[in-house]
Amino acid sequence: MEKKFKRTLVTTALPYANGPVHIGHLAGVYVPADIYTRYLRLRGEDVIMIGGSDEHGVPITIKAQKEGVTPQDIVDRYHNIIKNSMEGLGISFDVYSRTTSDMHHKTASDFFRKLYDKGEFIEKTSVQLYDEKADQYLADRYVTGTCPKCGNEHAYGDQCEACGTSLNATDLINPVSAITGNTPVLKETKHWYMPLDKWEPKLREWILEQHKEWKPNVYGQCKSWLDDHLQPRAVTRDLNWGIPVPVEGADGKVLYVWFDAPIGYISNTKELLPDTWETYWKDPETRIIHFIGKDNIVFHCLIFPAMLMAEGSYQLPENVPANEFLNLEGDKISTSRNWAVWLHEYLEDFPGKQDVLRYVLTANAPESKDNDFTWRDFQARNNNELVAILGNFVNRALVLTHKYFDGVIPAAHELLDIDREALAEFKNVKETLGANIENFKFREALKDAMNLARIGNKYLADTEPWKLAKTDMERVETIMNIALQICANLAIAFEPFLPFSAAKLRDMLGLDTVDWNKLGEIDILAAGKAVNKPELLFEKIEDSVIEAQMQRLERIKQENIINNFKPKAVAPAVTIDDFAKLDIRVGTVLECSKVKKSDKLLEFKIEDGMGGRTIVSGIAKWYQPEELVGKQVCFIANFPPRKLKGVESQGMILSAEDAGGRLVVIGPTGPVKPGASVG
Ligand code: B3M
Ligand code: ZN
Repeated sequence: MEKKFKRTLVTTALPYANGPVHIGHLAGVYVPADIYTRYLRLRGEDVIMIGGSDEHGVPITIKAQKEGVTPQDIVDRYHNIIKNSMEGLGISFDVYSRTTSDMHHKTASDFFRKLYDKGEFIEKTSVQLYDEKADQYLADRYVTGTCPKCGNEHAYGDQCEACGTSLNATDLINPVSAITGNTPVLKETKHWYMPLDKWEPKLREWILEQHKEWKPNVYGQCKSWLDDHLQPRAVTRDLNWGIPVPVEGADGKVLYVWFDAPIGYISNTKELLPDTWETYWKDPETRIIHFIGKDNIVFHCLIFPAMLMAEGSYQLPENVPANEFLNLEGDKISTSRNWAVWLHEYLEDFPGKQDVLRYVLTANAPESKDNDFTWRDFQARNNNELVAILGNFVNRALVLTHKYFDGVIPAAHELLDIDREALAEFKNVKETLGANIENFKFREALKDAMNLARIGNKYLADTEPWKLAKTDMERVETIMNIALQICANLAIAFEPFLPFSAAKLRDMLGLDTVDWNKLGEIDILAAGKAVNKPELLFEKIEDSVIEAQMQRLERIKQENIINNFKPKAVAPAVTIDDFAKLDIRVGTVLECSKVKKSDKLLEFKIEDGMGGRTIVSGIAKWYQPEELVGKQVCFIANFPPRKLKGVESQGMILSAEDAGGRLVVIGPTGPVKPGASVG
């Protein structure tokens, strides 16, 4: 960090209150922001962390409409779930508020009005998509259609999630209303626009020249936007949920959610610090850092800064360390498809294991590319790293201290080379770990912390105090003093990452507080003081626990397949004569068994009223053989016989193909004589 700052303002993307928070949000935004903030606090710096729910916007009104409740009901429900679960994970917001608050409505409204009065907006009448049946303009997510850039058929009116292009609803090919499914018409409406083109040269200079140090993914996205040139962008919408446009003649119009949401950072700072909030936003000695996900880059790096420039009295962010996406078991996380690990459910399923999730999400953070969360990796990192390395070292150090010294910290005597070598290995940890956090390299920083525990384990394994205890107690005193000092180092180093375990560890070591400046030192614990009884920091996670989570995901996958079933297109026309060529009959299943050496085929003996026949059918995955005995089925009687796995099949049993390829055998709805014709 070259520039010296007096204070830091950390903001975290405001999650939409249309669903709970999941691991993707956590890994992308809240866990890294919390590590960063806790680190600065530990260093004694002046830092505040701002959060809150984003309660406006179309995703919320759509959800309300679907459930037949009001948007306010939706945001009340999810705001509380989000707020409580984040608190449960130890995300240490100084304030977590919401954009439906009076403070925010006033702040955002005043901000708009100031820009309006300064003449910073363009007023434009344009044609917008309008759903005549719903009597409503279709902004943003109210319309879906084909992306003009990549051809994705499920693009939204504001953005294509497949290629990341930001869109206007009128750009979509074959637009469809999300409310009624109708094809919308074009209708005139007036809106206010931010002339982003006017700010382009300033944004260009500010980012491309002055912030070359930004993460490559962020810098690259900004550059590509700027190189494509910025267009004026509407900052109002025809919608009845949001902050009314504070201008005469704007009835039925509200501020665009992406206009008001970032102002939420300001409103929430005001709520936290009614008297001093301005220092955090307007003093050049404040460092403003926005933690966000990659889909929010354009709003935080271009649009919001343009708004701030237009307003004139605010500081621009110093950095915007956006993360890429976290996938779940190889698939994109999706709130609407319920493909997620929800934080509030995790906290219920894994009580006391907040730090395990924090650890895994940091170790796997999608810092420079998309990454995958798997339950097997979660288990492995817990069992092989947290339990086997960190927990194990701390436990050994404390158990041995109790065993040899009744829990009293022994004094160190003369150091040997082996001690000095171990100490030299972590002498620089404060600088390395600190620099990694300051450069938003949280995965590396976590490795630095974990490395301390590895050094500790190796030190005990190399010095073998349990052997020396018989012969050289003075040496054991030195070794255990050093081991305990490493434990104290761990309590400091892990505080930003694993605050619950760091607190437990401090407690065990009898430390009330820790001081970042002591990291790397070996005089943190005073000899002669007592440590407390060791408690396990982490426990092994069994296979059964992980399998239960994987089964849950498997169930969701099946549900999604069923919910997303779409009938195939109808085949080309046939004549009645074509159909008459097929001889379809009803038969009764007399026997049914599995065909040897095949897991697909069942062999049927059918009473067909004509002397009986054998039919082989590929439905073994969907039926137990005995299930179909006695049932009547339809079959094609005039297929030439053919051999399947050595059995001659004389026809074909008809089945319907359900979602996901499941086959269900077709038969008459009431009993009929075997051999009856179907037509
Ligand atoms: N609510 C979008 C999102 O959750 C949006 C962020 C607002 S930050 C000011 O991805
Ligand atoms: Zn696209």
